[in-house]
Amino acid sequence: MSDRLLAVLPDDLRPQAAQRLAAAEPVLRPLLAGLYGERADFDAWLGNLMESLGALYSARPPELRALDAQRAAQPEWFLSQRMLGYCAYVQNFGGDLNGVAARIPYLRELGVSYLHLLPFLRPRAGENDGGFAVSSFDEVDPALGSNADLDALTTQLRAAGVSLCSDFILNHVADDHAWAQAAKAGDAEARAMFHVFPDRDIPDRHERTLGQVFPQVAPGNFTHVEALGGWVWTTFYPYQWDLNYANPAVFAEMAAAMLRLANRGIEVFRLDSTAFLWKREGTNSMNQPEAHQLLQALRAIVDIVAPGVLLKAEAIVPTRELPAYLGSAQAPECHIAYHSSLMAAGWVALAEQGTGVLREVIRNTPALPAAATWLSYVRCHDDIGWNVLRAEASADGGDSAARLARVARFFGGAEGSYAIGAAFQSTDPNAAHGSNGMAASLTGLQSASTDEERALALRRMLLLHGLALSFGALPVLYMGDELAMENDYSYLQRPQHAMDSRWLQRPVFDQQRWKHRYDVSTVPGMMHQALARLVRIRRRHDALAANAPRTLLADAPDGMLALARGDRFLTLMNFSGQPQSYALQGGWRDCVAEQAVGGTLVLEPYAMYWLERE
Ligand code: OTU
Repeated sequence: MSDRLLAVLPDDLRPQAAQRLAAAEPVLRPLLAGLYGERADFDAWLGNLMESLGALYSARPPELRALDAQRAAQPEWFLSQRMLGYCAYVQNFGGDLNGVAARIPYLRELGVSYLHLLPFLRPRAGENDGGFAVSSFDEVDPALGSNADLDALTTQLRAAGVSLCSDFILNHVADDHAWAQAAKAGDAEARAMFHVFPDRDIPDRHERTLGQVFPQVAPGNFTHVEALGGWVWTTFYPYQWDLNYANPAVFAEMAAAMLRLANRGIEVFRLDSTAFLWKREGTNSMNQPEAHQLLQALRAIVDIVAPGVLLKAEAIVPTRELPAYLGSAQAPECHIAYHSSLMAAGWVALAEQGTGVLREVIRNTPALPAAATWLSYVRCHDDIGWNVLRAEASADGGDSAARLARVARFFGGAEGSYAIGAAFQSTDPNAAHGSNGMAASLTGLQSASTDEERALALRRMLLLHGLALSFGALPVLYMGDELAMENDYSYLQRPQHAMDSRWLQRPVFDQQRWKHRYDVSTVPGMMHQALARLVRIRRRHDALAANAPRTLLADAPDGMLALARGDRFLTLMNFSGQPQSYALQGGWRDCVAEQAVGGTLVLEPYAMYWLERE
């Protein structure tokens, strides 16, 4: 099968391609045979796939091939403590792609080396889930720029040492994508790209064991479409049609679409909703073995055609299901995976003023294969999903649902809470689904009316960011958090967004706050400067690299988290509103205050220390 790939390459690329094929083909072929080998036309299909990969290989621009070579020589490049991510919506951060390019100096000043721009490809007309309903993978959203603008942006970012990460929404397409249009017009091949059922029989059987992502605004997992004369699988909104990966044509088309984007200079793909790629009756159709085989096959393809590219799994699933998305040494899968349990557990620790759940998550976080890491974060464009913590929240023998519901109520602004947020998609006011809100609002900055309250809220903001920065992961900041931006209520005035409170955390970049970023007499200035300082300190300590060892120290009181990184670096974090003490062994240096410390250290409410051994 490799012949078909090599045949379409120019002579000078063949030896390198043959080498990569020798490494990846023994992995790729059995994976694809396992998924599609039963089909009579499997060999012919595989040959065509290889030929299409060959064409994409030939089309890869020389500067990106150079990047591939550089990264192949240094496969752990993204594990460095000098890596820092930033995530933003194009329209909110820069207006359009050119506006984002204009903000590159700001990103560099902050130490950002990785920029995740939320969906910027042509979305569905009308409501489109913030761009997560894509109608063309080959066109930039005209409201945000042109394909030429994207090419210019990737070139500028690369020159500045910033890798561009793009969403690759591979679980579904919009109901006005060409395949969906053709299916509606009666094209049988296009219809086979989706899961379509003539009646409710099979959908009802699946529904018995399926969960619901948006139970309030998009209940159920199937949508009736008149033009299809039946029901189509729609895990998310009714206009997001799940692709049928049991059909090899879907896999081949999507792999090619991803590589075409890679050839435009996108260096990292955030593989959206990876948990849902394969359906199986009698299960919740999440995390199925075939979903992992599909991802491993995509990885093998990337390793052949564009080995400088990274794959990032977005799978919002319980902690025990997460490591599989990074694969193993024998079968690598994604390079990076969101650690949503760690993120959510940091928030639980604040709400409970105790680190029980957080410690349990850390204990459940295994060591990873080489050249793979977690993505750590405080907030993102989605809700904080509490259900991923079910196991950890009942590790003490208690009722996890009640416990997480209490946390959700806390961030919804229950009596006595400093948080101002909103519960997301809960059909039952006593259950926990998710919580929305900007970090500053959830940590108490929005409700603070005194300097003291503001100082405590800022400490909470820094505490959660300190955890993300020191855990041993690729940390990604969420646009606006570095300036302590608060909830944005304008979505309530937009009918197409009003029912989805995730828009609370999708504000437009605040130019005024940005202007004050150096002024430590202002809240944005205090946040920005304190965060920038942590980022600078982190860069100096290779003990904070993603793959440097991490040990959870058991001798800290429950209100605190003590994490050793190697034997020379220690982070102490007080998640409670009470002072906590911790007895240090030996002499340490406080990296933030730049002074020696030793003996018993008292941590003020929500205080954090980053210590290096003297
Ligand atoms: C992803 O998220 C995206 O991040 C969301 O913004 C999209 O709406 C969604 O996919 C559809 O494209 O389950 O594992 O609970 O965490 O929707 C993926 C809300 C997901 C998100 C959930 C989600």
